[in-house]
Amino acid sequence: MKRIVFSFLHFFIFSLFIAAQKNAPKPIGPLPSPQQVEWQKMETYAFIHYGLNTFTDKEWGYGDADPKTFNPSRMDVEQWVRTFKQAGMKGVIIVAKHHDGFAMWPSPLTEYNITKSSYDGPKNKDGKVDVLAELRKACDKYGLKMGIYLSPWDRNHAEYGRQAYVDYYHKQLEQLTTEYGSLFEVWLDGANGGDGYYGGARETRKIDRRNYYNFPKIHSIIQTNQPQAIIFSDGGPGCRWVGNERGEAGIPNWSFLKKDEVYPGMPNSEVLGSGFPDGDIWVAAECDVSIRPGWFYHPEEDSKVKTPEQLVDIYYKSVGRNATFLLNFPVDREGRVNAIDSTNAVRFRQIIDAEFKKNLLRKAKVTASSERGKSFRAKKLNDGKWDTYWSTPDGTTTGSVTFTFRKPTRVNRLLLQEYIPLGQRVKSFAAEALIDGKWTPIDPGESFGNIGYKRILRFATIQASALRINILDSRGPVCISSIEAYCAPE
Ligand code: FUL
Repeated sequence: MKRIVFSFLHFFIFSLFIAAQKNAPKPIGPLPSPQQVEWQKMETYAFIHYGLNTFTDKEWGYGDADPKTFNPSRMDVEQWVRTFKQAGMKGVIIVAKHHDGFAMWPSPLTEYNITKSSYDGPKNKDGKVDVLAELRKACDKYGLKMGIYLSPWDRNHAEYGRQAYVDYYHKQLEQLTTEYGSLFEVWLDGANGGDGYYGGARETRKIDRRNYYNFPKIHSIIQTNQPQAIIFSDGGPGCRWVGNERGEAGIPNWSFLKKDEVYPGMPNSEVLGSGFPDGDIWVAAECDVSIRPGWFYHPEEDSKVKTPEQLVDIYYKSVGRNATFLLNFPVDREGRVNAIDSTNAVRFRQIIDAEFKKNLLRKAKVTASSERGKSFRAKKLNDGKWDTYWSTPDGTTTGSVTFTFRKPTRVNRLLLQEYIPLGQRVKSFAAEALIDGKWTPIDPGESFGNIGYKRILRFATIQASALRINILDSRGPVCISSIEAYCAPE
Protein backbone atom coordinates (compact mmCIF):
# COMPACT_ATOMS: atom_id res chain seq x y z
CA MET A 1 0.00 0.00 0.00
CA LYS A 2 2.79 2.32 1.02
CA ARG A 3 4.45 1.67 -2.35
CA ILE A 4 1.29 2.46 -4.29
CA VAL A 5 0.84 5.75 -2.44
CA PHE A 6 4.47 6.54 -3.05
CA SER A 7 4.34 5.91 -6.79
CA PHE A 8 1.04 7.80 -7.04
CA LEU A 9 2.80 10.74 -5.42
CA HIS A 10 5.64 10.40 -7.87
CA PHE A 11 3.22 10.32 -10.77
CA PHE A 12 1.41 13.36 -9.43
CA ILE A 13 4.64 15.35 -9.05
CA PHE A 14 5.78 14.23 -12.49
CA SER A 15 2.44 15.32 -14.05
CA LEU A 16 2.76 18.72 -12.41
CA PHE A 17 6.27 18.99 -13.82
CA ILE A 18 5.09 18.06 -17.34
CA ALA A 19 2.18 20.52 -17.11
CA ALA A 20 4.61 23.24 -16.04
CA GLN A 21 6.99 22.41 -18.87
CA LYS A 22 4.14 22.54 -21.39
CA ASN A 23 3.31 26.09 -20.54
CA ALA A 24 6.99 27.08 -20.25
CA PRO A 25 8.19 29.90 -22.51
CA LYS A 26 9.96 28.75 -25.64
CA PRO A 27 13.76 29.12 -25.44
CA ILE A 28 15.17 32.11 -27.31
CA GLY A 29 18.58 31.40 -28.79
CA PRO A 30 21.47 31.51 -28.69
CA LEU A 31 21.39 29.18 -25.69
CA PRO A 32 24.12 28.04 -23.31
CA SER A 33 25.03 24.37 -23.09
CA PRO A 34 24.42 22.77 -19.68
CA GLN A 35 28.23 22.84 -19.23
CA GLN A 36 28.30 26.60 -19.83
CA VAL A 37 25.57 27.10 -17.24
CA GLU A 38 27.47 25.02 -14.66
CA TRP A 39 30.66 26.91 -15.45
CA GLN A 40 29.02 30.31 -14.97
CA LYS A 41 27.65 29.23 -11.61
CA MET A 42 31.25 28.86 -10.39
CA GLU A 43 31.49 32.68 -10.52
CA THR A 44 34.99 33.05 -9.01
CA TYR A 45 38.05 30.88 -9.61
CA ALA A 46 41.81 31.26 -9.36
CA PHE A 47 44.57 31.49 -11.94
CA ILE A 48 48.22 30.56 -11.31
CA HIS A 49 51.14 32.05 -13.19
CA TYR A 50 54.30 30.37 -12.03
CA GLY A 51 57.38 29.21 -13.88
CA LEU A 52 60.81 30.35 -15.06
CA ASN A 53 59.57 33.95 -15.30
CA THR A 54 59.06 33.91 -11.53
CA PHE A 55 62.80 33.54 -11.11
CA THR A 56 64.02 35.64 -14.05
CA ASP A 57 61.73 38.57 -13.15
CA LYS A 58 60.03 38.56 -16.55
CA GLU A 59 56.49 38.61 -17.85
CA TRP A 60 57.27 37.04 -21.20
CA GLY A 61 60.29 34.71 -21.14
CA TYR A 62 62.21 34.57 -24.40
CA GLY A 63 62.42 30.77 -24.28
CA ASP A 64 66.13 30.52 -23.51
CA ALA A 65 66.27 30.57 -19.68
CA ASP A 66 68.04 27.59 -18.14
CA PRO A 67 65.46 25.22 -16.58
CA LYS A 68 67.69 25.07 -13.50
CA THR A 69 66.68 28.67 -12.81
CA PHE A 70 63.37 27.30 -11.53
CA ASN A 71 64.35 26.82 -7.91
CA PRO A 72 61.60 27.24 -5.28
CA SER A 73 62.78 27.08 -1.70
CA ARG A 74 59.59 26.11 0.17
CA MET A 75 57.11 25.14 -2.47
CA ASP A 76 53.72 23.99 -1.20
CA VAL A 77 50.95 23.36 -3.71
CA GLU A 78 48.48 22.51 -0.97
CA GLN A 79 49.04 25.97 0.49
CA TRP A 80 47.90 27.48 -2.84
CA VAL A 81 44.72 25.45 -2.91
CA ARG A 82 43.95 25.98 0.79
CA THR A 83 44.25 29.72 0.19
CA PHE A 84 41.94 29.59 -2.82
CA LYS A 85 39.41 27.58 -0.88
CA GLN A 86 39.40 30.17 1.91
CA ALA A 87 39.07 32.91 -0.68
CA GLY A 88 35.91 31.20 -1.94
CA MET A 89 37.38 30.15 -5.27
CA LYS A 90 35.58 27.24 -6.91
CA GLY A 91 38.44 26.12 -9.12
CA VAL A 92 41.96 26.89 -10.30
CA ILE A 93 43.48 27.21 -13.76
CA ILE A 94 47.23 26.67 -13.88
CA VAL A 95 49.58 27.88 -16.58
CA ALA A 96 50.94 24.51 -17.70
CA LYS A 97 53.09 26.24 -20.34
CA HIS A 98 53.52 29.97 -20.87
CA HIS A 99 54.95 31.64 -23.98
CA ASP A 100 58.50 30.63 -22.98
CA GLY A 101 57.61 27.01 -23.72
CA PHE A 102 58.65 25.64 -20.30
CA ALA A 103 56.40 22.69 -19.35
CA MET A 104 55.39 22.51 -15.69
CA TRP A 105 54.75 18.79 -16.06
CA PRO A 106 57.17 16.04 -17.20
CA SER A 107 56.24 16.35 -20.88
CA PRO A 108 57.93 13.51 -22.79
CA LEU A 109 57.81 15.71 -25.90
CA THR A 110 60.35 18.30 -24.79
CA GLU A 111 63.47 18.53 -22.66
CA TYR A 112 62.35 21.98 -21.63
CA ASN A 113 60.31 20.78 -18.67
CA ILE A 114 60.08 20.69 -14.89
CA THR A 115 62.15 17.50 -14.51
CA LYS A 116 65.19 19.46 -15.75
CA SER A 117 64.69 22.18 -13.14
CA SER A 118 66.14 22.48 -9.64
CA TYR A 119 62.79 21.55 -8.10
CA ASP A 120 62.93 18.48 -5.90
CA GLY A 121 59.34 18.13 -4.70
CA PRO A 122 56.90 15.23 -4.42
CA LYS A 123 57.09 12.71 -7.26
CA ASN A 124 54.28 11.46 -9.50
CA LYS A 125 53.48 7.80 -10.16
CA ASP A 126 56.46 7.61 -12.53
CA GLY A 127 58.82 8.99 -9.90
CA LYS A 128 59.06 12.44 -11.50
CA VAL A 129 58.36 15.95 -10.23
CA ASP A 130 55.09 17.12 -11.70
CA VAL A 131 53.43 20.38 -10.60
CA LEU A 132 50.20 19.49 -12.40
CA ALA A 133 49.94 16.15 -10.62
CA GLU A 134 50.50 17.92 -7.30
CA LEU A 135 47.79 20.41 -8.12
CA ARG A 136 45.36 17.67 -9.14
CA LYS A 137 45.87 15.98 -5.79
CA ALA A 138 45.39 19.18 -3.81
CA CYS A 139 42.29 20.15 -5.83
CA ASP A 140 40.74 16.77 -5.13
CA LYS A 141 41.57 17.07 -1.45
CA TYR A 142 39.95 20.51 -1.08
CA GLY A 143 37.13 20.04 -3.58
CA LEU A 144 38.23 22.57 -6.19
CA LYS A 145 37.94 22.07 -9.94
CA MET A 146 41.06 22.21 -12.08
CA GLY A 147 41.76 23.81 -15.44
CA ILE A 148 44.83 24.38 -17.60
CA TYR A 149 46.36 27.14 -19.70
CA LEU A 150 48.52 25.93 -22.57
CA SER A 151 50.04 28.79 -24.53
CA PRO A 152 49.83 28.21 -28.28
CA TRP A 153 52.78 30.58 -28.73
CA ASP A 154 56.03 28.83 -27.78
CA ARG A 155 59.24 30.85 -27.91
CA ASN A 156 61.41 27.86 -27.10
CA HIS A 157 60.35 25.42 -29.79
CA ALA A 158 62.60 25.21 -32.87
CA GLU A 159 59.69 24.39 -35.17
CA TYR A 160 57.42 27.22 -34.06
CA GLY A 161 55.82 28.71 -37.18
CA ARG A 162 55.90 25.39 -39.05
CA GLN A 163 53.59 22.38 -39.10
CA ALA A 164 55.82 20.27 -36.83
CA TYR A 165 55.16 22.64 -33.93
CA VAL A 166 51.40 22.48 -34.44
CA ASP A 167 51.58 18.68 -34.25
CA TYR A 168 53.66 19.02 -31.08
CA TYR A 169 51.11 21.41 -29.54
CA HIS A 170 48.26 19.03 -30.33
CA LYS A 171 50.18 16.17 -28.70
CA GLN A 172 50.83 18.24 -25.58
CA LEU A 173 47.15 19.01 -25.38
CA GLU A 174 46.27 15.36 -25.90
CA GLN A 175 48.48 14.45 -22.96
CA LEU A 176 47.17 17.16 -20.66
CA THR A 177 43.54 16.35 -21.42
CA THR A 178 43.97 12.63 -20.76
CA GLU A 179 46.35 12.37 -17.82
CA TYR A 180 45.24 14.91 -15.24
CA GLY A 181 41.63 14.02 -14.54
CA SER A 182 38.61 16.17 -15.18
CA LEU A 183 39.27 19.76 -16.31
CA PHE A 184 36.64 22.47 -16.07
CA GLU A 185 38.34 24.91 -18.43
CA VAL A 186 41.09 24.97 -21.03
CA TRP A 187 42.61 28.41 -21.59
CA LEU A 188 43.96 29.39 -24.99
CA ASP A 189 45.48 32.84 -24.71
CA GLY A 190 45.66 35.20 -27.63
CA ALA A 191 49.32 36.32 -27.57
CA ASN A 192 50.85 35.01 -30.73
CA GLY A 193 54.05 34.99 -32.72
CA GLY A 194 56.92 37.44 -32.60
CA ASP A 195 60.51 37.15 -31.56
CA GLY A 196 61.88 34.24 -29.60
CA TYR A 197 64.69 31.79 -29.02
CA TYR A 198 63.11 29.13 -31.26
CA GLY A 199 65.70 26.44 -30.62
CA GLY A 200 68.58 28.92 -31.04
CA ALA A 201 67.39 30.68 -34.20
CA ARG A 202 66.69 33.86 -32.19
CA GLU A 203 64.44 35.45 -34.75
CA THR A 204 60.98 36.83 -35.34
CA ARG A 205 58.33 34.47 -36.60
CA LYS A 206 54.87 35.49 -37.74
CA ILE A 207 51.96 33.14 -37.97
CA ASP A 208 48.47 33.35 -39.43
CA ARG A 209 46.48 33.87 -36.20
CA ARG A 210 43.26 32.50 -37.60
CA ASN A 211 44.53 29.30 -39.20
CA TYR A 212 48.03 28.31 -38.06
CA TYR A 213 47.13 26.34 -34.91
CA ASN A 214 44.27 24.41 -36.52
CA PHE A 215 41.71 25.44 -33.92
CA PRO A 216 39.07 22.94 -35.12
CA LYS A 217 41.54 20.16 -34.27
CA ILE A 218 42.36 21.75 -30.89
CA HIS A 219 38.67 21.99 -30.05
CA SER A 220 38.04 18.42 -31.06
CA ILE A 221 40.90 17.12 -28.86
CA ILE A 222 39.48 18.97 -25.87
CA GLN A 223 35.85 18.13 -26.58
CA THR A 224 36.66 14.44 -27.10
CA ASN A 225 38.78 14.03 -23.98
CA GLN A 226 37.06 16.55 -21.70
CA PRO A 227 33.49 17.06 -22.92
CA GLN A 228 32.59 19.09 -19.81
CA ALA A 229 35.50 21.53 -20.24
CA ILE A 230 34.83 25.11 -21.27
CA ILE A 231 37.24 26.36 -23.90
CA PHE A 232 38.43 29.91 -23.30
CA SER A 233 39.82 32.13 -26.01
CA ASP A 234 39.15 35.64 -27.28
CA GLY A 235 36.21 34.19 -29.17
CA GLY A 236 35.32 31.05 -27.22
CA PRO A 237 33.77 28.64 -28.12
CA GLY A 238 33.13 27.98 -24.40
CA CYS A 239 33.74 31.42 -22.88
CA ARG A 240 35.33 34.60 -24.13
CA TRP A 241 37.90 37.12 -23.04
CA VAL A 242 36.27 40.28 -21.73
CA GLY A 243 38.64 42.45 -23.77
CA ASN A 244 40.68 43.96 -20.91
CA GLU A 245 42.80 42.74 -18.01
CA ARG A 246 41.25 45.04 -15.40
CA GLY A 247 38.51 42.58 -14.48
CA GLU A 248 35.70 44.73 -15.84
CA ALA A 249 32.82 43.55 -17.96
CA GLY A 250 30.84 46.00 -20.08
CA ILE A 251 27.37 47.38 -19.47
CA PRO A 252 25.35 45.91 -21.05
CA ASN A 253 26.98 42.52 -21.23
CA TRP A 254 25.47 40.06 -23.69
CA SER A 255 26.62 36.44 -23.54
CA PHE A 256 26.54 36.31 -27.33
CA LEU A 257 29.12 36.48 -30.09
CA LYS A 258 28.81 36.16 -33.86
CA LYS A 259 30.14 32.91 -35.21
CA ASP A 260 33.61 33.18 -36.78
CA GLU A 261 33.85 36.92 -36.22
CA VAL A 262 36.14 36.83 -33.20
CA TYR A 263 39.47 35.00 -33.23
CA PRO A 264 42.42 34.87 -30.80
CA GLY A 265 44.58 37.97 -30.95
CA MET A 266 42.17 39.96 -33.09
CA PRO A 267 42.28 43.76 -33.04
CA ASN A 268 39.44 45.84 -31.47
CA SER A 269 39.10 43.39 -28.62
CA GLU A 270 37.25 46.00 -26.52
CA VAL A 271 34.00 44.96 -28.26
CA LEU A 272 34.24 41.76 -26.20
CA GLY A 273 33.22 43.61 -23.04
CA SER A 274 29.61 43.90 -24.15
CA GLY A 275 29.32 41.01 -26.61
CA PHE A 276 26.90 41.26 -29.54
CA PRO A 277 23.19 41.80 -28.80
CA ASP A 278 22.42 40.17 -32.16
CA GLY A 279 24.98 37.36 -31.80
CA ASP A 280 24.25 33.78 -32.80
CA ILE A 281 26.41 31.76 -30.37
CA TRP A 282 26.49 31.69 -26.58
CA VAL A 283 29.96 32.66 -25.36
CA ALA A 284 29.77 34.36 -21.95
CA ALA A 285 32.57 36.65 -20.75
CA GLU A 286 35.32 35.81 -18.27
CA CYS A 287 37.20 38.63 -16.51
CA ASP A 288 40.84 37.68 -16.01
CA VAL A 289 42.79 39.97 -13.74
CA SER A 290 45.88 39.63 -11.59
CA ILE A 291 45.98 40.43 -7.88
CA ARG A 292 49.25 42.25 -8.70
CA PRO A 293 50.16 44.46 -11.66
CA GLY A 294 52.00 41.55 -13.34
CA TRP A 295 50.83 38.02 -14.05
CA PHE A 296 54.10 36.63 -12.69
CA TYR A 297 55.71 37.37 -9.33
CA HIS A 298 58.06 40.35 -9.04
CA PRO A 299 59.38 41.27 -5.56
CA GLU A 300 58.98 45.00 -6.25
CA GLU A 301 55.23 44.47 -6.64
CA ASP A 302 54.82 43.33 -3.02
CA SER A 303 53.62 46.84 -2.26
CA LYS A 304 51.16 46.83 -5.18
CA VAL A 305 48.90 43.92 -4.30
CA LYS A 306 45.25 44.76 -4.85
CA THR A 307 43.48 45.52 -1.60
CA PRO A 308 40.44 43.53 -0.44
CA GLU A 309 38.31 46.57 -1.32
CA GLN A 310 39.72 46.68 -4.85
CA LEU A 311 38.96 42.99 -5.27
CA VAL A 312 35.42 43.56 -4.02
CA ASP A 313 35.02 46.31 -6.61
CA ILE A 314 36.22 43.91 -9.32
CA TYR A 315 33.72 41.30 -8.12
CA TYR A 316 30.88 43.77 -8.72
CA LYS A 317 32.29 44.68 -12.13
CA SER A 318 32.65 41.04 -13.21
CA VAL A 319 30.25 38.66 -11.47
CA GLY A 320 27.89 41.60 -10.93
CA ARG A 321 27.85 42.24 -14.68
CA ASN A 322 27.11 38.76 -15.98
CA ALA A 323 30.70 37.54 -16.23
CA THR A 324 32.97 35.26 -14.22
CA PHE A 325 35.93 36.47 -12.17
CA LEU A 326 39.26 34.72 -12.79
CA LEU A 327 41.69 36.04 -10.20
CA ASN A 328 45.39 35.46 -10.84
CA PHE A 329 47.87 34.65 -8.09
CA PRO A 330 51.55 35.02 -9.04
CA VAL A 331 53.12 32.26 -6.95
CA ASP A 332 56.33 33.64 -5.41
CA ARG A 333 59.93 32.43 -5.44
CA GLU A 334 59.43 30.32 -2.34
CA GLY A 335 56.74 28.46 -4.26
CA ARG A 336 53.80 29.86 -2.29
CA VAL A 337 50.95 32.23 -2.66
CA ASN A 338 52.55 35.23 -1.01
CA ALA A 339 51.17 36.14 2.43
CA ILE A 340 50.09 39.61 1.27
CA ASP A 341 48.08 38.13 -1.61
CA SER A 342 46.47 35.40 0.45
CA THR A 343 45.50 37.79 3.26
CA ASN A 344 43.85 40.19 0.82
CA ALA A 345 42.07 37.45 -1.11
CA VAL A 346 40.63 35.84 2.01
CA ARG A 347 39.54 39.22 3.35
CA PHE A 348 37.87 39.94 -0.01
CA ARG A 349 35.73 36.84 0.43
CA GLN A 350 34.82 37.76 4.00
CA ILE A 351 33.60 41.15 2.81
CA ILE A 352 31.54 39.60 0.00
CA ASP A 353 30.01 37.09 2.41
CA ALA A 354 29.11 39.91 4.79
CA GLU A 355 27.59 42.02 2.01
CA PHE A 356 25.36 39.16 0.84
CA LYS A 357 24.51 37.75 4.24
CA LYS A 358 20.76 38.17 4.26
CA ASN A 359 18.42 38.44 1.31
CA LEU A 360 15.92 41.04 2.48
CA LEU A 361 13.38 40.08 -0.18
CA ARG A 362 13.09 36.47 0.94
CA LYS A 363 10.01 37.19 3.05
CA ALA A 364 8.70 40.24 1.21
CA LYS A 365 5.30 40.10 -0.48
CA VAL A 366 5.72 40.00 -4.24
CA THR A 367 3.27 40.93 -7.00
CA ALA A 368 3.77 41.28 -10.75
CA SER A 369 2.09 43.21 -13.57
CA SER A 370 1.46 39.87 -15.30
CA GLU A 371 2.20 36.20 -14.78
CA ARG A 372 2.35 33.35 -17.21
CA GLY A 373 0.45 30.93 -14.98
CA LYS A 374 0.72 28.97 -11.80
CA SER A 375 4.23 27.61 -12.34
CA PHE A 376 5.67 30.99 -13.27
CA ARG A 377 4.28 33.25 -10.58
CA ALA A 378 6.22 36.22 -9.25
CA LYS A 379 6.70 34.40 -5.96
CA LYS A 380 9.24 32.18 -7.76
CA LEU A 381 11.52 35.22 -7.63
CA ASN A 382 12.16 34.90 -3.91
CA ASP A 383 11.66 31.18 -3.28
CA GLY A 384 15.43 30.70 -2.93
CA LYS A 385 15.57 28.37 -5.94
CA TRP A 386 17.54 29.10 -9.07
CA ASP A 387 15.65 26.82 -11.42
CA THR A 388 12.18 28.23 -10.83
CA TYR A 389 11.34 31.54 -12.42
CA TRP A 390 8.82 34.27 -12.94
CA SER A 391 7.65 34.54 -16.53
CA THR A 392 5.25 36.70 -18.50
CA PRO A 393 2.75 35.50 -21.13
CA ASP A 394 3.82 35.17 -24.77
CA GLY A 395 3.95 38.57 -26.42
CA THR A 396 4.55 40.38 -23.10
CA THR A 397 8.06 41.77 -23.15
CA THR A 398 7.73 44.41 -20.46
CA GLY A 399 6.47 44.22 -16.90
CA SER A 400 7.12 45.08 -13.32
CA VAL A 401 7.40 43.29 -10.02
CA THR A 402 6.88 44.86 -6.63
CA PHE A 403 8.28 43.59 -3.35
CA THR A 404 6.64 44.99 -0.25
CA PHE A 405 8.48 44.82 3.07
CA ARG A 406 6.70 44.32 6.39
CA LYS A 407 8.32 47.51 7.59
CA PRO A 408 10.63 50.14 6.05
CA THR A 409 13.95 48.41 5.39
CA ARG A 410 17.47 49.67 4.70
CA VAL A 411 18.76 48.50 1.32
CA ASN A 412 21.86 49.22 -0.81
CA ARG A 413 22.26 46.21 -3.13
CA LEU A 414 19.99 44.67 -5.74
CA LEU A 415 20.73 41.32 -7.37
CA LEU A 416 18.91 39.85 -10.37
CA GLN A 417 19.29 36.57 -12.23
CA GLU A 418 17.72 35.43 -15.46
CA TYR A 419 16.93 31.78 -16.06
CA ILE A 420 19.62 31.49 -18.73
CA PRO A 421 18.89 27.92 -19.92
CA LEU A 422 16.04 29.63 -21.81
CA GLY A 423 18.30 32.40 -23.12
CA GLN A 424 19.39 35.88 -22.12
CA ARG A 425 16.37 38.08 -22.71
CA VAL A 426 16.10 41.33 -20.79
CA LYS A 427 17.44 44.28 -22.80
CA SER A 428 16.81 47.01 -20.28
CA PHE A 429 15.34 47.55 -16.85
CA ALA A 430 15.26 50.02 -13.96
CA ALA A 431 14.33 49.99 -10.28
CA GLU A 432 12.45 52.25 -7.89
CA ALA A 433 11.99 52.37 -4.16
CA LEU A 434 8.98 53.47 -2.16
CA ILE A 435 10.46 56.01 0.23
CA ASP A 436 8.16 57.97 2.56
CA GLY A 437 5.21 57.04 0.35
CA LYS A 438 6.84 58.22 -2.88
CA TRP A 439 8.22 56.05 -5.70
CA THR A 440 11.81 57.22 -6.20
CA PRO A 441 14.22 55.96 -8.90
CA ILE A 442 17.18 53.96 -7.56
CA ASP A 443 20.46 55.38 -8.81
CA PRO A 444 23.28 52.81 -9.02
CA GLY A 445 25.66 55.39 -10.51
CA GLU A 446 25.94 53.38 -13.70
CA SER A 447 23.51 52.24 -16.35
CA PHE A 448 21.33 49.30 -15.31
CA GLY A 449 22.21 47.58 -18.61
CA ASN A 450 20.87 44.07 -19.06
CA ILE A 451 20.80 41.03 -16.75
CA GLY A 452 21.94 37.57 -17.92
CA TYR A 453 23.17 35.04 -15.37
CA LYS A 454 23.66 37.71 -12.70
CA ARG A 455 23.48 41.48 -12.38
CA ILE A 456 24.26 43.26 -9.11
CA LEU A 457 23.73 46.96 -8.48
CA ARG A 458 25.21 49.01 -5.65
CA PHE A 459 23.65 52.22 -4.43
CA ALA A 460 23.66 54.48 -1.39
CA THR A 461 21.59 53.08 1.47
CA ILE A 462 17.90 53.92 1.29
CA GLN A 463 15.10 53.11 3.66
CA ALA A 464 12.30 51.67 1.54
CA SER A 465 8.91 50.19 2.27
CA ALA A 466 8.79 48.55 -1.17
CA LEU A 467 10.97 47.98 -4.24
CA ARG A 468 9.74 47.90 -7.83
CA ILE A 469 11.71 46.47 -10.71
CA ASN A 470 10.58 47.57 -14.16
CA ILE A 471 11.48 45.42 -17.14
CA LEU A 472 11.53 47.93 -19.97
CA ASP A 473 12.37 45.71 -22.91
CA SER A 474 13.04 42.05 -23.49
CA ARG A 475 13.72 39.72 -26.43
CA GLY A 476 10.66 37.68 -25.45
CA PRO A 477 8.60 36.88 -22.36
CA VAL A 478 10.83 37.50 -19.35
CA CYS A 479 12.24 34.53 -17.39
CA ILE A 480 13.77 35.77 -14.16
CA SER A 481 14.77 33.24 -11.54
CA SER A 482 15.59 35.51 -8.66
CA ILE A 483 15.61 39.05 -7.40
CA GLU A 484 17.35 39.73 -4.10
CA ALA A 485 18.17 42.81 -2.05
CA TYR A 486 20.78 43.32 0.63
CA CYS A 487 22.08 45.89 3.02
CA ALA A 488 25.86 45.69 2.94
CA PRO A 489 27.62 46.97 6.06
CA GLU A 490 28.99 50.48 5.47
C1 FUL B 1 48.07 36.83 -22.02
C2 FUL B 1 49.55 36.56 -21.81
O1 FUL B 1 50.34 37.21 -22.80
C3 FUL B 1 49.93 37.02 -20.43
O2 FUL B 1 51.28 36.79 -20.15
C4 FUL B 1 49.05 36.29 -19.43
O3 FUL B 1 49.33 34.91 -19.47
C5 FUL B 1 47.58 36.55 -19.73
C6 FUL B 1 46.65 35.85 -18.81
O4 FUL B 1 47.30 36.16 -21.06
O5 FUL B 1 47.67 36.45 -23.27
